[in-house]
Amino acid sequence: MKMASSTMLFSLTLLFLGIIALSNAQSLSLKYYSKTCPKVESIVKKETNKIMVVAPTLAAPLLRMHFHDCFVRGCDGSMLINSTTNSQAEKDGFPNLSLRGYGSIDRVKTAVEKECPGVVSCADILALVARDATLALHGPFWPVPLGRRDGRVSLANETLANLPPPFFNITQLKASFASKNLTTKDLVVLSGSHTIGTSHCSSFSNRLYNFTGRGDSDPSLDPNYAARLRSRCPPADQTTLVEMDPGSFKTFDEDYYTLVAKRRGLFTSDSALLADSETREYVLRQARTKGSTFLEDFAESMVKMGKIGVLTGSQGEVRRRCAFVN
Ligand code: HEM
Ligand SMILES: *[C@@H]1O[C@H](CO)[C@@H](O)[C@H](O)[C@H]1NC(C)=O
Ligand SMILES: *[C@@H]1O[C@H](CO)[C@@H](O)[C@H](O)[C@H]1NC(C)=O
Ligand SMILES: *[C@@H]1O[C@H](CO)[C@@H](O)[C@H](O)[C@H]1NC(C)=O
Ligand SMILES: *[C@@H]1O[C@H](CO)[C@@H](O)[C@H](O)[C@H]1NC(C)=O
Ligand SMILES: *[C@@H]1O[C@H](CO)[C@@H](O)[C@H](O)[C@H]1NC(C)=O
Ligand SMILES: CC(=O)N[C@H]1CO[C@H](CO)[C@@H](O)[C@@H]1O
Repeated sequence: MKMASSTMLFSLTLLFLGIIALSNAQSLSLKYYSKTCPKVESIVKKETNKIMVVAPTLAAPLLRMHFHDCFVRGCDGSMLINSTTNSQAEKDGFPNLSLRGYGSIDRVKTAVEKECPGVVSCADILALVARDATLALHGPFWPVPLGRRDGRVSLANETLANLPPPFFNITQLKASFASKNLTTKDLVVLSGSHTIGTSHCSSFSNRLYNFTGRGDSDPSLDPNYAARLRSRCPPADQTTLVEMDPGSFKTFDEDYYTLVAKRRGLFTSDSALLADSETREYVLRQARTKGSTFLEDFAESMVKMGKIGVLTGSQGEVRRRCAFVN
């Protein structure tokens, strides 16, 4: 009996130590700045809301910026770093096309630095701004665990290899998300961000003109929609912007799935969600008028995305200016 209970105690101790080790490895916390910068969340929210009042179209690129940050070297603020004469940074990698809003991050960072200098990382600020910008468009709230540290490395040539391009098919998309430890469900849920914002014609015009080299358009795109898009996007147009969820591109809602279900998803990657049984089932379920779980699901997947490859503890640094390593 005595043997058995001491073995049990031993196993419990091991289990307990195991849990501590695991939670140390993943040490983001909702209370991370509760002593060092207790007002950080309210400052970020106030500054973000001020920006949203004058420039509501910045919400979409700011949300997208957090995604681009997390998929390249983890959520470490590396996508905010400027290129130098010797090194091309992520910002100047090809997928940055249309990314804007860097000035907003700087503005929020300046307000936070005034209250608690040198304490809050740019990676955390970006994660909070992405959340508050989404909220400003009536999207869901999600808790943002904090304590990310900023990376010191940013390489333009790492963007293409890590960010899925709009022409990816479902197999490639699933592999891209799996490589970041995100599931197929996360893929279909996070693609729902395309309910807001705009896209350059060049991101999808391959689907409109000469898709297979026979002067055709992509058969997975509704032909009427393709015709409408051709009237907006002349061949080789590099500058025109198209709303991704026409009529509702300023509201964060589940309309995206209705579009995709009608074969009106803008990118190959949007249409591809109909080509897999799990993602298809999700799209069709959200596209019904009642019982959408999209907003709750989105909040959950964003928390997961925000933890990809984070630097914690004494790794990296807390950058003073987001565009420059200290
Ligand atoms: C699933 C793979 C994804 C692909 C292939 C993809 C691709 C793209 C492309 C090509 C654009 C348009 C860029 C342009 O031409 O201006 C875009 C816009 C956008 N993406 Fe994605 N994206 C993906 C996932 C995500 C995720 C996970 C998020 C956020 C969590 C996101 C948020 C956005 C937003 C908000 C915009 C609009 C930006 C604006 O209005 O400037 N995307 N995406
Ligand atoms: C850093 O890069 C951004 C955008 O690429 C640019 O607007 C800004 O002027 C740069 N900052 C400095 C100080 O060079
Ligand atoms: C990316 O660029 C860096 C610095 O310019 C270089 O050291 C590295 O080998 C490049 N990586 C790839 C995959 O090309
Ligand atoms: C997706 O693209 C890859 C690479 O081009 C190709 O090997 C694969 O067969 C495609 N899968 C589907 C489902 O189309
Ligand atoms: C994914 O999980 C594996 C195993 O836990 C880990 O080694 C890897 O670093 C994770 N990848 C990312 C991008 O977080
Ligand atoms: C369409 O693609 C085919 C094959 O690549 C090419 O020969 C033809 O010139 C293209 N047509 C147009 C109008 O670009
Ligand atoms: C906004 C921004 O930084 N755009 C840059 C994207 O990358 C290209 C080079 O690929 C630069 O020329 C742009 O200035």
